[in-house]
Amino acid sequence: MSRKLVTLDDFTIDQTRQFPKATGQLSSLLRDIGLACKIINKQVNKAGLVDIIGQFGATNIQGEEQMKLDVYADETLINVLKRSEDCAGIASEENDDFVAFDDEYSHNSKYVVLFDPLDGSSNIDVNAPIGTIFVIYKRVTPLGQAVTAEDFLQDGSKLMAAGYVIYGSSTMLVYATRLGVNGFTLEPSIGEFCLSHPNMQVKENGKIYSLNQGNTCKFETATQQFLDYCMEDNKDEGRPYSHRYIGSMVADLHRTLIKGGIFLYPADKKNKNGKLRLMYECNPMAFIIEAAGGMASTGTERVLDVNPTELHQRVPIYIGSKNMVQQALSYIVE
Ligand code: AHM
Ligand code: MG
Repeated sequence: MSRKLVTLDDFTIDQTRQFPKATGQLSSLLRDIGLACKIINKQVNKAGLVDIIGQFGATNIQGEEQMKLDVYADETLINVLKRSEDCAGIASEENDDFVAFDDEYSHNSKYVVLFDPLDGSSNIDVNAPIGTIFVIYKRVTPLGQAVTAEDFLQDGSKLMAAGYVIYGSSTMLVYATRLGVNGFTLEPSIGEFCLSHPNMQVKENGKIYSLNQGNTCKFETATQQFLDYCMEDNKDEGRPYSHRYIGSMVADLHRTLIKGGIFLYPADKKNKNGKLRLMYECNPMAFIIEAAGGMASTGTERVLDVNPTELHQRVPIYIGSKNMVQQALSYIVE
């Protein structure tokens, strides 16, 4: 029996129809982000050809400097969003400061987008999955002027929508709003993201823990105790758990979303705020996992409640299946 294909556009139009006052601007912004990611995907797919066409970031046979893949992804998103009717400005891991689009049209756009254009880019060399992470906020400054830092430095709890695209064995866009989380797989022959994983839910219990275990000697006692718990031989409680770590947040969290488990990048003795960035790595992932029924904490508070002070600030993160996150937090003594 054949099933009707539901494209990302069909899906967001249906969602918009549920809200008579909705203007459709969020859907159209999502379409623009999807388009940018399809362009990035084409380039990511060619990464395996570097021996033939030359290294990204190196000089090619014609003597032209080739753009690095993460810079290419950043520029692609900026160029597409600049032309979008609905985006007033962006902030990205690749740029020190936010970019306010300075034209009359953008001054009247309602949304700002923050993104990590190509997360886990050190995985490109080994052909492991990488991803684009994005988050959308409604601006707080009045329409009719350029956006300011205030529009970007909003708590995660205020965000409208978030998602990621994973460039893996297939390319998938996972998109979350307060209505839930849905996954769309890119159908290359028609160039459309099609609904493949409706209403994604993260399991309450998991059997997989995911962190850079090589850092164990640097971890605080609480993390070491949680690790001992995960590795303990306790058949009755289903332990030891399996350890999986790709070192690409999008890939590790995509697995967590589908199979359950916990992903953590905790503080360590040297890095009190961990490694990962609040605004375009932790907040979007926390929103997605919470919308799917999971949990995300910095160890001391809900990730989405952190009051941001800087665009590139880092926070420790414990994220995934509720019961596993709670177990990890139980070792932290305030
Ligand atoms: P990046 O933004 O420089 O790519 O770094 C972020 C990545 C995440 O995808 C991943 O979870 C983490 O760094 C891995 O770090 P480590 O190599 O320290 O385990
Ligand atoms: Mg990153």
